[in-house]
Amino acid sequence: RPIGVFDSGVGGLTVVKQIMKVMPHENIVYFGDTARVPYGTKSKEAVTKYSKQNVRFLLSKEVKAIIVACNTASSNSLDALRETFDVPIFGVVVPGVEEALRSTKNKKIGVIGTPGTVRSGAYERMICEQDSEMQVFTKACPLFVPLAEEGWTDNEVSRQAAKRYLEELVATGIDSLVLGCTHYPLLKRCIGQTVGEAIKLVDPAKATARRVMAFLKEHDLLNESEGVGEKQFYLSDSTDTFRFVCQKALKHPYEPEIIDIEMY
Ligand code: DGN
Repeated sequence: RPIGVFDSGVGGLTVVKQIMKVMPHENIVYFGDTARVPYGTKSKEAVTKYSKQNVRFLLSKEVKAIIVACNTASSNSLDALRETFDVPIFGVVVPGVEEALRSTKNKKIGVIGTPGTVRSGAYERMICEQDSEMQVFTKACPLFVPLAEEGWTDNEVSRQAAKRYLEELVATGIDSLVLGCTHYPLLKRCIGQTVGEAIKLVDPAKATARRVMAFLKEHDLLNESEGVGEKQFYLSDSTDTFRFVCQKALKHPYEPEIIDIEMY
C-alpha cells in the first residue's frame, strides 16, 4: 500500500523528494490542493475542513499512512485529523522542532512560515516544551509562497523580499532558522545567502521522512523490495506550477491528474 502525502499546493513536493531519498521503494500518492491554495492566509476552521477532505481522498487510494506535508495544516489541524481518522498521520512540525533543537548551540531559534503557521504558535510552544531556556523568534513570510510558485526562487525580487523579511530575525542573534513552510526549501539558496553562513537552515522534511521510515519499519510496513516505487500525483486544479516545481524538486516530469476534491 502507498504512503499518502498532501499539501495546499506544490510545496509538499519538497517533502516527497526527501521521502524518495530515504525510502526509494515506497509507492506514493500525492495530493496538492491547487484549487484552494494558499492555506497560509486562511482560518484554522477552513484549513481543517480542507485537510479532512484531503485525507478522505487519500484514504480512497488505500494509503497505509499519511504525511501532512504542509506546516499550516500540521500546526492548525493535525489534532483534529488524528481524532477523526483511524490511520497513522504525521505532520512536519514535530520533526522540524526536533531538528531545530539538535541544530542550535546558543538556544536562539528562528522560525519562518505562513501567517497561519506563525499565528498557531505551534513551533514556539513545542520548542519551549522541550527546553524552557530556548528563545524562539518567528516571522511570517507570505510572499515566499507565490515567489516559489512563480519560479522566482533566486532573483532580485526574491532577494529583496528575503532581505526585508529576514533582517530583523538575523539581528536577534539566532544560530538556526527553521524553514517552517514546505515551499521555502525551494528558496533555500536565496534565504541562505540573505542570512549568511553562520545561521544554519533547518528543513523539517528530512527529519519527517526519517520519522515515517522508523514508524513503518517498526510496524513491518516498510516496502523494502527492489525497484523504484510507483508515484501518483493528483491536484484539485491547474497544473502549470506543478509541472515546473515537480521538475525542479523531483527532476522528473510526473503527469498529474485533476480530481474534484469537493466530492470527498
Ligand atoms: N506549503 C504550505 C506550508 O507548509 O505551510 C503553505 C503554502 C500556503 O498555503 N501558503
